[in-house]
Amino acid sequence: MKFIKAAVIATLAATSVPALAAVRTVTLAVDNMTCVTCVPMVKKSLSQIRGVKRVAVSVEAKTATVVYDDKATNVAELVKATTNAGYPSRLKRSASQQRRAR
Ligand SMILES: [Cu+2]
Repeated sequence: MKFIKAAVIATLAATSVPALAAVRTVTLAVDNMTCVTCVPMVKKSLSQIRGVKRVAVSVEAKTATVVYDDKATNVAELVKATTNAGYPSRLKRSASQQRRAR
């Protein structure tokens, strides 16, 4: 477990290094999305982040699914972007990071 933690810290520390990018897909639960007009607002806030490759927003599910390069950005940046746009969010699901059963 200690090793995994160190690896995560090392990954975060290397955000400015553009080598061997790992593409991740995460789903954020997004607050304040009440109508279809909110979709482009949320989408734009996420698309502007360096390293974000694809954004899919669902007003029905109140989620934003984001494909990003984890060498360029991270979940905290994604959350900050939607929050600054007026749509607070949090990590709902991380598709590419799988947890092992104990
Ligand atoms: Cu709206």
